Amino acid sequence: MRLSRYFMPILKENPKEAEIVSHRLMLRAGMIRQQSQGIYSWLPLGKRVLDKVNAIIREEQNRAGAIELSMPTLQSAELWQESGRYDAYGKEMLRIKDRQDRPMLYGPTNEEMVTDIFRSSIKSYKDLPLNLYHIQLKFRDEIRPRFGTMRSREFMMKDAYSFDLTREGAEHSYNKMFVAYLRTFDRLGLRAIPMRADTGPIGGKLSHEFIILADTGESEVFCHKDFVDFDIPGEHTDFDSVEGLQAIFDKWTSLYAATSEMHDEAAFNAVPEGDRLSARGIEVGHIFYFGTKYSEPMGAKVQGPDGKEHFVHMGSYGIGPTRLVPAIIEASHDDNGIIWPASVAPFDIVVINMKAGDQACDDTCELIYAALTKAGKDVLYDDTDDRAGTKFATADLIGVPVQIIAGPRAVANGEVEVKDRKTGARETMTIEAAINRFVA
Ligand code: P5A
Repeated sequence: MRLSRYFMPILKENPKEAEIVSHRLMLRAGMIRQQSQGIYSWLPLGKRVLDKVNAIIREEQNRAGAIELSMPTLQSAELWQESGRYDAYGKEMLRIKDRQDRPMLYGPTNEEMVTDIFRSSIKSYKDLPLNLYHIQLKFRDEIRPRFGTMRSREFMMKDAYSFDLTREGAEHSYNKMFVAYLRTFDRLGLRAIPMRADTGPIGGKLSHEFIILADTGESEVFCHKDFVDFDIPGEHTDFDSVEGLQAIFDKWTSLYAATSEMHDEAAFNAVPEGDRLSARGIEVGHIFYFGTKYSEPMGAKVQGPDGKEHFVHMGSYGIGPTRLVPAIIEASHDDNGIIWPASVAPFDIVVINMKAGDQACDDTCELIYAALTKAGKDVLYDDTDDRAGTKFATADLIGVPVQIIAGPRAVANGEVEVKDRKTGARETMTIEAAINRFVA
């Protein structure tokens, strides 16, 4: 991508409305734009990051056996009347009427709709277990939308829903998502700790929030400090092994970890003082097991091996991609801007032409840009005629992991500079060596 032809509206000044660093940096880097309170557009740079986050989420959902579909954002109120949540959900639900005066709503979550899909086609235990997910916009009319896309009214959610014949089966489905979440957040460069959590309007008794420790987090959390160094299950984890997944779940729930709603002061005080971590955190995921809470009132049942009808046991599993992006920034930035983990960086490499219009600089940059693009890298080429200082500031701000800098003096020697955004380390090398370093 040539910057001269891209749309990346950088702000020079710090936006006044932004209270936390991620919101400030997302606005300054031209990643998002507020359209109305708690409702955002994702501009091209932000969209690239969001897409990469979603690609990782999707890979790990698929690995764990979940199947992707797509459900609408607008739902009929009737479904929610069936489950009894239409009235219970309260003012967070945006209620709408269509032209026939039929009550509709902008979905805050999809338990009812997916239960309806399930009951319309699955009749036998032989078709279980089943886990269906989508990555879709949601709307919750939050009282206090704030911190940009961290807590917005319209936001994106990956929501998965599992169906099993028995409670034991449902627990295995829960463990699959538990492990998939550990892997997902790790691949996003984050350490998320599963904590016992309140189930709120989704319901059920068993639930874990996945929390990233951050001073700017909205939740108050308490946990054992060893969680910070626990090993993440590898990519060859066998998701069909009931015992294997149970062992991972048991390990990750063996030490104290709870959000403030579930906090048990006495149990926490039993943790040796030096091991206690009481901190603030960002909830990036939340998983639930709620048994037959929706299947019973909505009549979602299957015939079991005993020939009888059984209401299915369900769970639901949410991740907030539009919250994850600012959460990653909270965890990874410095005074100059964002430092993206390579897995979600909007571009892999930025090529900085320090003197656009200078034949040798232009030729060198074009050569590098073409070679790296051909090798499958996402390359941003800063071919604008901005001052070199402005270009460096922009490159640091948008946090691309590698900068290749071509200035007239180095280029005259057939060389460029390669800068690592995270460490700030710079290395001068030949143009060929710079290309070869990134062409696997
Ligand atoms: C689980 C999937 C649910 O809604 N139903 C379907 C269950 N869970 S949840 O905890 O309420 O939300 C899941 C995740 O969505 C993100 N999230 C938000 N992100 C940005 N702004 C918001 N206002 C917002 N509300 C929820 C969080 O990451 C949460 O863990």
